[in-house]
Amino acid sequence: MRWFVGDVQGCVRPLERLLAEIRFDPEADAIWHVGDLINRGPHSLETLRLWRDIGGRGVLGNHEVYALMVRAGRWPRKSDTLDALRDAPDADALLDDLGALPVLARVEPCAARRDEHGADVWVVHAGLDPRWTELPKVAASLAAAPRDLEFYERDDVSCATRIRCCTPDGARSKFHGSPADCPAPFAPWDDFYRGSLTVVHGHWARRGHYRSPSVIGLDSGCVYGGPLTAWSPDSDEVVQVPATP
Ligand SMILES: [Mn+2]
Repeated sequence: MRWFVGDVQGCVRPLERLLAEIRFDPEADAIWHVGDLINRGPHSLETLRLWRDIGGRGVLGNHEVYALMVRAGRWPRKSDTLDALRDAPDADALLDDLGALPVLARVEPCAARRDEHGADVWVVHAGLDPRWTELPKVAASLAAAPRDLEFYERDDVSCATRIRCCTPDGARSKFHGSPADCPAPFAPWDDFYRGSLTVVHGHWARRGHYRSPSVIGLDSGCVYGGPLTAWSPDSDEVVQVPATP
């Protein structure tokens, strides 16, 4: 079974409870994070080690980009909770793994379920530029690019990891409040999504978990005290655990 987990942000205890709640089995299940596995929360290092140990996959979030750019000295360090990760003996291996994460990924059903007509889904951290009408081409272009530091500053990478509200021609607003308050002429990016496959994303804590016919948002603000949310496209279950037990 496939599972997608909303923004963990270093909240390893809720993640442990969530894995128990969904009875995650690394042998049979595939698990994807929707980006922002680290930072803001207290346990980024433990979260990354746990994720590695269960064979988790995921997409690049803006907090992963931040960690990579600060490590490289390319961006100034801001207030963060990454001390233990930066000082860890396995920091380079863990951060290199983050740096290799896809930006936009199409996730097929697990092999055992392929004959059960499970549908492919797209996963991206923040969202999609309305001009990206051919997602396979966009994903292929992103996947083929060399992962030098310039990659993480590309406009398409910035969009995929940061977009919330935009115009039909892809101009982005910095607005991060509730989608109903999105200032004109901007609208939530998913208003413009016309694709046939479901898109799973995170990044918008103020929006919380939501779903529309073709888009599902999983950032329910665990690091701010909200629940941690997971969804399986195979069973169509949504599972939430509270930030504190
Ligand atoms: Mn984010």
